[in-house]
Amino acid sequence: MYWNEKCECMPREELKALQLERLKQTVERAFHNVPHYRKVMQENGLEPHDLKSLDDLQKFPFTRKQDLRDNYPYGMFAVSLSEVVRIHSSSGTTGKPTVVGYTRNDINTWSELMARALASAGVKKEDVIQNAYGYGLFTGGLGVHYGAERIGASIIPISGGNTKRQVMIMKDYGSTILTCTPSYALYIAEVIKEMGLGPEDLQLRAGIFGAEPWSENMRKEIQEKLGLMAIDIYGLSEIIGPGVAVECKYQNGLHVMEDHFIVEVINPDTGEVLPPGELGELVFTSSTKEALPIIRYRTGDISRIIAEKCECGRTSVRIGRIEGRTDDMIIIRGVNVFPSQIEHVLLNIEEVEPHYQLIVDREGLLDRLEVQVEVSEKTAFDEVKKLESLTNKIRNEIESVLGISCKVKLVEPKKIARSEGKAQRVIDKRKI
Ligand code: DLL
Repeated sequence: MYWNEKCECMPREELKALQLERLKQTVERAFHNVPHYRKVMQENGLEPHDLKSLDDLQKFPFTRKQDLRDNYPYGMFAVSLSEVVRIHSSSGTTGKPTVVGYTRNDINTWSELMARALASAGVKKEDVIQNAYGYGLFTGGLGVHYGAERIGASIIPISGGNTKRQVMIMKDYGSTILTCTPSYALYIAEVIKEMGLGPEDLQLRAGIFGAEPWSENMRKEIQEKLGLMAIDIYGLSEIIGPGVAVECKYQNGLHVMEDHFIVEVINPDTGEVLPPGELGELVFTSSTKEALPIIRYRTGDISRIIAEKCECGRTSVRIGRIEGRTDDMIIIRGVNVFPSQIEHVLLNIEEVEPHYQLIVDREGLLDRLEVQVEVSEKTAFDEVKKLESLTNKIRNEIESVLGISCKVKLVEPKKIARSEGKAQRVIDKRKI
């Protein structure tokens, strides 16, 4: 189901012309209003008029998360704060979070794209949407919210958590659509069962799930357990939030909202642009954003472009399911965690060595993080009470930094494998 047939099914030639026209404006705006962009363009001998074709975009330097951090909080904004009507921020990362801003027009664009995304999953005015994405600085909650209001569906802004109440509301209010992370959807399904209920007691029809990696197997499980069609949605705060790309009912790749974002796939080691079909790092450029124009943003997400036409009639390219990340960020229960954050905590604790490993697993339906760390030689390994209080201390500090629970296991000195090259800090045993 289309929300905006004209845009979603635009002939490709027309779409490319629109992309170029919009991209030129974005590059102009970035050059004149954002010192960082002016500097990096000049360093590369570029001026806005050097962009004459869409291919010329490849001459422009990449933007990285670090650039946003270096310009924390508002240095990458292309408008003054008086024009910004909303601020969001990325979830836990190393150092400072990245801050993103929206003008009134940006919110309007985002609402429109989210309306398209929801409609692509079959959402109509008559639907009751249970929005269990977190509301707050995270873009999931409010992104879905505005899209739902644009469509005119009834939205329940329940946010995440309190799962029994979620289920009661789902049943009593007759929710037809569920929006949350795929792992939370599975957890909700488990609670539904524990409460002696099943999909037949509910009216769920579709779910729009994203914000973390998941697999075809996980989709099957969610669909069976909740009795709905599970649609994958992709996005990231730096680009706009959810609604950068979304699946249609054919569930075979995510349509990129190409009239607002230009997608490239690059070799993460060389930066070379790869042809459709090849696996590499996704890079996005915004073409309409006002507050935070973003040029060639390296997402760290691994996927490929699918250029073949989709049966649904939309003319945009699709991207395949996200297959992993180039950096060491791990997503645990929807929270972005970098090993270096944990390292930072450990390095401040005297009784342990900076030799550690993170074991991520999925017990039942929940992600579990275990931090294994070596105690130093002078810490007596046989004093149970001491070790217990040390374990608690480390756990509390890590939990307060990450905002998620974890298990800490102290191990004897020299127990953790030393590496000769890159250390393998993370062992991800999740089979998703
Ligand atoms: O997760 C935006 C979002 C909210 C997307 C709700 C979908 C639904 P961030 O917190 O900035 O934004 O995290 C962005 O999450 O670079 C990916 O690594 C990962 N991610 C997002 N969607 C998917 C997906 C939101 N469908 C980071 N599949 C991205 C796999 C995803 N990973």
